Amino acid sequence: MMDANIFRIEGSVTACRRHGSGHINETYLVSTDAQRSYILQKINRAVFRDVDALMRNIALVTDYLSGQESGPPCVAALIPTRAGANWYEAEDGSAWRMYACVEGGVCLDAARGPDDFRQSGRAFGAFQRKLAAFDASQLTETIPRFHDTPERLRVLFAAAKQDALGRAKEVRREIDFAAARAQEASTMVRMLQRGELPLRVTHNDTKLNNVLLEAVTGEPLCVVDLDTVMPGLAGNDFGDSIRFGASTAAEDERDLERVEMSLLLYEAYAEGFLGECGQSLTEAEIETLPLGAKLMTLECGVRFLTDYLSGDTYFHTTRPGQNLDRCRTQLRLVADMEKKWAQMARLTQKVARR
Ligand code: GN1
Ligand code: MG
Repeated sequence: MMDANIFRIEGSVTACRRHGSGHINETYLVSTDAQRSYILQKINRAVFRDVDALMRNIALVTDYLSGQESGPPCVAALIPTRAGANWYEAEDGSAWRMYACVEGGVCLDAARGPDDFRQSGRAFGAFQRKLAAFDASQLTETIPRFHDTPERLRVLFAAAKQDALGRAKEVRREIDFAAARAQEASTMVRMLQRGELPLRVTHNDTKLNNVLLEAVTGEPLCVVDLDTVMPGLAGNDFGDSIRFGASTAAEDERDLERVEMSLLLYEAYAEGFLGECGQSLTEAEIETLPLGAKLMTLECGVRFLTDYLSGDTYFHTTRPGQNLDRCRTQLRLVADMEKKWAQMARLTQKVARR
């Protein structure tokens, strides 16, 4: 473990324990005898190759949002090292950064009901709106082609062909499911290329547990995990939230009978999100929100499956087969969305017209 004192913390460390449920970085909660708490993270350098660029992006966005006075959500303040840098490279080459802990915030892995999810929609909607005038050319693409869904499919097919661990035969059904949707998977990317959808500055990882809600009131407090803030599509930010938060089961649930995309939760999120940024979205963007949900879910399923085929090197796992289970919940959600397609479209329009 690294010494948290490298960073400009108040007091001496009294405790440091693993925190949160992120799949990429290692997160710790640090407490001190000055009654302060901090979030210390070991940045996954296999995923984020250019830590300087990553941290520059985060500092730019954090400064920009902190300079705006127009209400929540906030972003967590970066704590510099005592030498004045915004990250620290330890002797073993690992990369570390620190944030001030946002007091009174709760981080949920599942919504307790539609209200929580509506509030998270407000948080990401406001985040989107507040960044509307931010100059995207300042940002480095931390992970190129991050939400290029057809490219993610090509990578899956290549991994299946290579079949490094001999797992492809177990997952023919899943690969066929994805392949059957290859055409549709490129819809949003093609619309962007044709200029039918605008490129915006988006969060790109809008899971429910990447927002903090005020513990007592449930109001949106803070948007976290700015690692993938990059130019992107509003529909993908909307969609990634639905993928994770509108599911009736955990992302790695093994009993697929429990996995559904809840229309009640979908509507609640749409209300929160569009209530904040609906006015600034184009007709075409609003129309593609259900598709964003479907394609982000398909893409994530494809990414989990690719990782399963390649030996579970990208997403952190705590048990064998977890990435395959995660893939299966995502594909199950896609199939459920297909059944509920007309209703998703209708609800989106209904909420947008309010
Ligand atoms: C990862 O870091 P975390 O757990 O918030 C991943 C997202 C996936 C998500 C799936 C940088 O998010 O893209 O949608 O897992 N982040 C990165 O739960 O790949
Ligand atoms: Mg996260």
